[in-house]
Amino acid sequence: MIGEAVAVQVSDTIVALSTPPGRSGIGVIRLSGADSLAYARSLLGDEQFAPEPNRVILKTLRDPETGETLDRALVTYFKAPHSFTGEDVVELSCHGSPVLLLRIIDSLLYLGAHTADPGEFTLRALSNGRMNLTQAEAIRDLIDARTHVAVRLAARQLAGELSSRLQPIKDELIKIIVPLESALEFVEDDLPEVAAERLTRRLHDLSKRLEVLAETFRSGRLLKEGINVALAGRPNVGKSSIFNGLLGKERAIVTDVPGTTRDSLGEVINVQGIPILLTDTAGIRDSTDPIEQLGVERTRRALADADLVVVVIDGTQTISEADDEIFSALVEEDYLIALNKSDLPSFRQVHFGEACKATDCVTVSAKTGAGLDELRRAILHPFTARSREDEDFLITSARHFDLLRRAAVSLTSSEEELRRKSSEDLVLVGLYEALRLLGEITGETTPEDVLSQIFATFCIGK
Ligand SMILES: Nc1nc2c(ncn2[C@@H]2O[C@H](COP(=O)(O)OP(=O)(O)O)[C@@H](O)[C@H]2O)c(=O)[nH]1
Ligand SMILES: [Mg+2]
Repeated sequence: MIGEAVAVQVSDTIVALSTPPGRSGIGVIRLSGADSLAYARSLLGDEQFAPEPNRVILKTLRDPETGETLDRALVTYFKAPHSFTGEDVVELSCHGSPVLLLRIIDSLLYLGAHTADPGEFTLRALSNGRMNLTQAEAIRDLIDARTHVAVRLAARQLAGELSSRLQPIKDELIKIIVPLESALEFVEDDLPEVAAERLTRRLHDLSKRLEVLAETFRSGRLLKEGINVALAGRPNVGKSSIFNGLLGKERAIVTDVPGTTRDSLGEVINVQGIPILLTDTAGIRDSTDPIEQLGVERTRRALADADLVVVVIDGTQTISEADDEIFSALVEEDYLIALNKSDLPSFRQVHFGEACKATDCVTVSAKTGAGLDELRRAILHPFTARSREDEDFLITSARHFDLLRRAAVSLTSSEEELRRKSSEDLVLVGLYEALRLLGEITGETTPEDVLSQIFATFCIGK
């Protein structure tokens, strides 16, 4: 039970502004706790106030000390346990004046309410079993989402998708643990050979499933936060022209003088709702000019930081040693090739040598714009392709990624113990550890201090 694991003291009634501070049409103040309705009554100056739950009522709010009218507001009462937090909740939709809203909150504090900590409403929802931890985190991620993709992923997690994907794995683990435990209890002989082999395979499968899920984090993180893409290549191949073409404006200076771009330039473009930080670089070449040398140094750094590099090659020239040098500088990176200047008569499809480990090659003309759409798609492809392996569901949290991977490692260690024909209790260690780690994702076994760290990243009023 989630409610048992999260032992939080929830006796007091909390209050917070749930809309952003600042002037607005409406400002919503939220109360949660056993005294919510009592405080609302005092604020309305109406001790008989007995609203029907989930109904909006227009009421006059008054200063509980002086009786002075504060505002006309819409009051909604949500009766425990049928509320967001699982406690009695009252929401006051007031006029959105920051001064007025503060005054109303002050009145509620005067009546005895406490200021809510960041995420405290959601924490209460969690401790009352209204949602699990991944759903609570999804609410935070939804509010913080900066891209359409991030919104979509958070919505799926909020709907319980991650926990429902983990549940069958946990069930399967328990199915493995139970017979092992009873084998221990009855001090039988060792597991029969066939049974042991079958168990090993099941553990192997489970650990693979966890790894596959964990691996989606690579794409999930990037799609949620954006992708760093750097343009690289020899001078004059058309990096700055492609940069401008992708951007749709003349941002970088383009000339036929090699070494024109001396510094790295960054701009964000949006491709299918995903922000891509595109960096135009100075290109890599030996130079004695100190300014150009600095630029080359920055290029190297931009390339190291990139999630993906687009190597621009001039399709009217033969592949030179300088191109091969660029390929060898990129052994650690993922890169694709943009074969540029397809509009020129001397353009040819180039054959790349051994040094080239590009994942894709797109023919473009920065001059005419041909192939730029295909280049945009090719840039996204490595990140979206991976996500399709698991029907688009992606892990977007480093915490989940870490726990999934550790659970997979624990299962692998149990698998090894089985292979070594160790005793059941040694095999069980890894299984219990995996179960605990998976429970930490959804909140059943999450330590208190980890919980407070998670909720510290929430906004106030949520
Ligand atoms: N015909 C043609 N010329 C291009 C193309 N892309 C770039 N250029 C020209 O190549 C030269 C170098 O371009 P630039 O973008 O500054 O290259 P960078 O040094 O790699 O940044 C300029 O004269 C551009 O006009 C293209 O697709 N077709
Ligand atoms: Mg340039």
